[in-house]
Amino acid sequence: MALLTPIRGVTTLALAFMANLTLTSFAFGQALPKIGVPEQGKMGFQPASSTVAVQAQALEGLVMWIITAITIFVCLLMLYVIVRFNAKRNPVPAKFTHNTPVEILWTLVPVLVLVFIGSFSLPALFDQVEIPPADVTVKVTGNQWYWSYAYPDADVAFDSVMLEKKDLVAAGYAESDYLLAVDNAMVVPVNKVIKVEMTGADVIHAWAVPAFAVMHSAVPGRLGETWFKATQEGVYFGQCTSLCGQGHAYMPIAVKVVSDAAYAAWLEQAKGGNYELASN
Ligand SMILES: [Cu+2]
Repeated sequence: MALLTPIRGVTTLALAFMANLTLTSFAFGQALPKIGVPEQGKMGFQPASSTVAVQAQALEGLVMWIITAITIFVCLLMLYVIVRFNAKRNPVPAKFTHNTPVEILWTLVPVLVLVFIGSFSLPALFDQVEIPPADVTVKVTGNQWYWSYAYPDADVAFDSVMLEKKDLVAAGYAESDYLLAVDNAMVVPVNKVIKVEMTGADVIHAWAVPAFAVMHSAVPGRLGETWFKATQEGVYFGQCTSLCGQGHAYMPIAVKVVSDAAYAAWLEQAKGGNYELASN
């Protein structure tokens, strides 16, 4: 758990200053679009914003069609039986117990349906758990009750604490972002493989960002691994999804996906102890 590291010397300070300049000119003071954010009364998923999320949501769409078709088919079948074979219309019931063609059919058809679903779901599943060579590695640690992020290749580490209502607007968020926005967001480059290493400092937490279709337990004493490749620049919110105590609802996750240039500039600036992204 690394708390805010003080700025280390004049060189770093100069670098941070230069990085700030680059960022400001790059972003033109514009805020990143908020993409991965829950909306009041909305149904369905947040926009699929990682390669895995695109696959997962496509799979959900496919399975929903199959579920709907099977449900309608079974309902119609039951309706037919109720109408055609009730005691009034069919006073003398049939006595047979087996029908081989029907038994073969109702075994084979579900098998084919499952094989069909599996041919889409297994590749999606493998893509989720097989981590491609990483462009950026971020170590995420769950604490009671905040997250810590470390970029081991860049010697950058900071805590990410939920913003109080009064601090939201000053930090570039809306009031409705309360319980989602944090002081220092995780910052990653767009269209790059981000490997996320995960552990817990005290109890079990879970790091989840719905728009990336990523959810992974942060277990003390264990190092978990997951990954995502965000496909769109923007702000994405998530929450701890493993009941971890009194402050469980108050340790949200914010990920800012930025361009390569903005990421490089932010990283330089973060090395100097300033973790705020100038564009938001
Ligand atoms: Cu929790």
